[in-house]
Amino acid sequence: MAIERTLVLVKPNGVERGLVGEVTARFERRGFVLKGLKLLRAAPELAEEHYEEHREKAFFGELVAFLTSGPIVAMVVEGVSAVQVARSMMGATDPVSAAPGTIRGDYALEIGENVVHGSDSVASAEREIALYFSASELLP
Ligand SMILES: Nc1nc2c(ncn2[C@@H]2O[C@H](COP(=O)(O)OP(=O)(O)O)[C@@H](O)[C@H]2O)c(=O)[nH]1
Ligand SMILES: [Mg+2]
Repeated sequence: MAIERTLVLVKPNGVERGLVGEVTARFERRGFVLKGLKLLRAAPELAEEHYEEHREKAFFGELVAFLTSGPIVAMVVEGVSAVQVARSMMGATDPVSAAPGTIRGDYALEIGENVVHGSDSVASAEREIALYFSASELLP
C-alpha cells in the first residue's frame, strides 16, 4: 500500500477537445488526491527534457512539436500505487490497443495524439513532477 505521486498531463488535443474535466474526474473518482494542477504552454526545452529518453527516436521531433502545439494541463495525483494505477487507467500507448474503459481506449485512436501522459515509474514521476512544478506549487 505504497502512497505515491505521479504526473498526469492532458496533452494539447485533450485540452482542445474539452477533456480536462473528464480526465481529472476519473482520477478524483478513483480516489486519488490532487496535489498540484495547472494550465500551461510547454516550451520546447521543457518538452525535450521531459521526453529525453526518446531523443533518438524517429518520432521525437513530432512528439515535441505536438506537446508544445497548445496549452496542456499538468497535475500531480497522489494515492495508493499512483504510478501503476494511473498508467492502467490511461491504457496502452497505442490507442488502437488500449482497452475500452481506459482514457486512451475511450478517447483516442492515434499514437501521436493519445490525450494523456503518465509517469512510468516512481523515479520518473519524481523527475517529471519537478520539471512541471516548483515545490511551492504542490500541496504537502
Ligand atoms: N508519432 C508517434 N508517436 C509515438 C510513437 N511511440 C510513442 N509515441 C508518442 O510518444 C509518447 C511517449 O512514448 P512512450 O513513453 O513510449 O509512451 P507512454 O509512456 O505510454 O506515453 C507516447 O505517449 C506517444 O504519444 C510512435 O511510434 N509514433
Ligand atoms: Mg512514457
